Amino acid sequence: MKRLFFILLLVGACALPVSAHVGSPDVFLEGNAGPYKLFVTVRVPQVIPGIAEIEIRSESNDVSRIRIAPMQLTGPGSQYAPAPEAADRSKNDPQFFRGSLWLMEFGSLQVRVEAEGAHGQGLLAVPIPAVAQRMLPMQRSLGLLLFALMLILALAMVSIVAAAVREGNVTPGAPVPVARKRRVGFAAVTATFVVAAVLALGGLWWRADARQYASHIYSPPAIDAAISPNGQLILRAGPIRIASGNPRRPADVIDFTGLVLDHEHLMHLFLVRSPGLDAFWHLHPERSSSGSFIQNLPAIPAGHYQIFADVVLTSGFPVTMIGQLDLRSAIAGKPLTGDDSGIEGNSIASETNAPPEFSFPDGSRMIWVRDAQPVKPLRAGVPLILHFRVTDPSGRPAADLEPYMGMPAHAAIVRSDGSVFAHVHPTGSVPMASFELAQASLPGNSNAAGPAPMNMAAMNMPQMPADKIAPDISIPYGFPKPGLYRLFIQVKRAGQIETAFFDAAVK
Ligand SMILES: [Cu+2]
Repeated sequence: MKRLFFILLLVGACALPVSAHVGSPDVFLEGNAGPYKLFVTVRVPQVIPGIAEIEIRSESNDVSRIRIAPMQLTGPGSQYAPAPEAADRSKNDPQFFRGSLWLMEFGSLQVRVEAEGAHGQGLLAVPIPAVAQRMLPMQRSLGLLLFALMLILALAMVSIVAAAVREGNVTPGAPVPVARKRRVGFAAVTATFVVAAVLALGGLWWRADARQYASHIYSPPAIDAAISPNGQLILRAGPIRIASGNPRRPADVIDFTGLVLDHEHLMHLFLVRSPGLDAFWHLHPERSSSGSFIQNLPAIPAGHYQIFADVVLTSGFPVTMIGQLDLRSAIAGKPLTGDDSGIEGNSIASETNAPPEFSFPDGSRMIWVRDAQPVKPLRAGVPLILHFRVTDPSGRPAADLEPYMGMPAHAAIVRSDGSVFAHVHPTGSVPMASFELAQASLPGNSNAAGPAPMNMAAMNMPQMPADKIAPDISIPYGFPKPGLYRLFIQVKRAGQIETAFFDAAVK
């Protein structure tokens, strides 16, 4: 009976983890495992405990073996790797590997990728935020089957007790004494009560566990926005609840004090006017002594804005908070400073026959390069690399790109209804702060507290900022569901931040 309940519990307590972006749970990362450049996609599991599907494409054909292991991103659990499992190499495509891993716990995890090949061995750590997003209902057929099994077991238990009392110490072959019949009836009734009580207790246990699991379900935390009389944006958030490493422990509660710098800022704030997605701002509020975040607003037109606020917790867990801002009138604002940037443009197109080209005011352009000709439609759920090229006004590759907050480019990908928001980079969907923490946990790298030095080799990037940035930008991503998306791509050129945008219909 206990085992039955355990099975019932496992089935009932299923949940769906989600990553820190909004509505875009899969993890995409392009990075170097030693000498090998890998494109890693992690499809987070449907359940926790559950199976993560991992797809790895090696850029070169000299990788002979890939092994993968799940572990914690930070803390003692990040130091003791479990025995890794081999990823299967595709027979048709020797550069493609696929594997699966059990994720047994919530929280800030990593998938450690170990590549072996002609140039020795290399390691890459891929951060995975594992949280429950919802509970899956039990399938009706499974519920009926389990109920029938429960009935059979319950009846069997009663009949075993009755049989034991009736025939327990009767000599084989001899008839059952008539006087026992009453005792048999009594025993059967008692056994029925005991079995019913066990079932009732099991039901209580079941519901208590379901409630506890429900308390771990993660949805993007809300952030409150208000405009102060002097035109500043004030952002406040309640504590952020993140399920802890062990599903049976209470959730961790984190406030704005437990954050780490990501791209030199504690918060990356995105304001996107909806429904047209026709005004976009990428700002960096400062944390005030009162625990809120404050931002001087630039000149912003009136309208309804969706707020997406990215922060990274000290565990390396990335969080996107969501909120709304209604501006009844335009804000005169202050000129943009520092890394703040934005753009106003036309509304997102309902038909995307727009040319994959964006013209900047000086005549230079950003081109979305689609490899296949004719261009293949974009499909949901397919990992891809988005390529963009920046040209100068004469059409030549631009030579004036600089790192923008340590990156060749920053991209915000927004679905037309705001249900998907992803802040991605040429390294993928993982925030740089989480990525650095993950690489610092690798053997041989320092895992001292505090931000790790940027591992440019693992980031698959030339040394920055001394070097110029190549005008060809590639960003790994996979659209999570069909729909209309706007891609805001930001680069820095000769000290100036430029924002281009492209619309994409995803099938
Ligand atoms: Cu960014």
